[in-house]
Amino acid sequence: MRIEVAGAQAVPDSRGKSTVEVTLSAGALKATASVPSGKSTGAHEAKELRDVDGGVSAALAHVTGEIARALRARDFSSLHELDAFLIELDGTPDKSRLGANAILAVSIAAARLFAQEEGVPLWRHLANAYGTTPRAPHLFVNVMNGGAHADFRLPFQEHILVVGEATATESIATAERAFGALGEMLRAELGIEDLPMGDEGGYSPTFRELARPFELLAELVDAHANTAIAIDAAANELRAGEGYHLDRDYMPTELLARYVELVETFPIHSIEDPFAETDPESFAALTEAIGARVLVVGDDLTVTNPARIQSAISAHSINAVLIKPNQIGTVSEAAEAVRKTHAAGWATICSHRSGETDDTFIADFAYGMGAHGIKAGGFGQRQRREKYERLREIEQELGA
Ligand code: 2PG
Ligand code: MG
Repeated sequence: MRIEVAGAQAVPDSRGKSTVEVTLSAGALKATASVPSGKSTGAHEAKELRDVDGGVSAALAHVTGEIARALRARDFSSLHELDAFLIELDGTPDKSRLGANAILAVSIAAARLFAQEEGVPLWRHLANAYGTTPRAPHLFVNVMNGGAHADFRLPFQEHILVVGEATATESIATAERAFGALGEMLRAELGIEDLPMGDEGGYSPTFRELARPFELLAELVDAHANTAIAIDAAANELRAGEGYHLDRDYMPTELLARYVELVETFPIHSIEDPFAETDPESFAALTEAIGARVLVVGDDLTVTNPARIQSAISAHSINAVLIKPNQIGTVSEAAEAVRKTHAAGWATICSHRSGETDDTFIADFAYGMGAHGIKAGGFGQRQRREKYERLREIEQELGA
């Protein structure tokens, strides 16, 4: 396939920050993609190229300049081949020269072109291309936002309702009901009509007690079958000296004991980034303590990087991996991260970023990769609902 860059522009993400949108064409085929952007980021993520004022004009110039010229010079027979070419063209280990935002937008748009060429939906093309078995992911719905996504009104960044019905469509229906019910519970408890919301479309209340959100979630779990609790502590953001600051200061061993207590008290399915990326020993100690019952998920620790995932596998520091394509910068490398994780017998959860666009790629990716879960935020924001809507569409395509 001969791929042309048909256009590149800046579009606002859900926080109003500029991000990259690219349109590619190949003969009569045309496809557009835009990329998300994180706030609680890992030090080892691939690098977005940002102008000094936070804009993306340099990244866009790379797409319409150097990348467009390089693509024009040859044919590509697969996304894998194209991604390898982009990695080599960039030439840095973290995609900082051309920008991971520029490269990933091209990679995702190209994935859509290859799917169109094959005449199948995107999720099906991804499964065919990378040899995975599609399946409905559990929904990890961030119902109460805290941490860096909500001015630390709650110390933990994400209080998540996990929903695992037989189909994604049924899971969405259950999750929507539970989200509405939680809104009513919070309005009654806080005595306010307009609940504050966080970056990811979840409610963002303030509680004095660290355990209070868990009590509310446990009520939701009682009232809704096939649900459980998850959190993303995003503990990079909680690091304070040798320890962590939540409702009070904790040394790593104290925080570990607190997690164990929470797991013993509440129906907790998974804990993401319980410790900072600089504290892998604490991850391993927690996995040793609760890993038989609970998923201990690496995000900032592993940053969708196959080499860092391999280190985590060798060190037994976690037992599940969050997958974010923009942490590594191409679709093929994200698929390789999934393959490596699944080969270790571990679960993957494919994830949006806190700054999202209307692009629903992550829904196709999660479904196509056969991921255990998808993390796509709360129902209070359009960019999050669109991911769930795409999952519904996928199941219609599946039936068709
Ligand atoms: C996370 C993400 C997405 P951000 O920490 O898992 O929920 O947040 O995109 O800000 O890194
Ligand atoms: Mg995270």
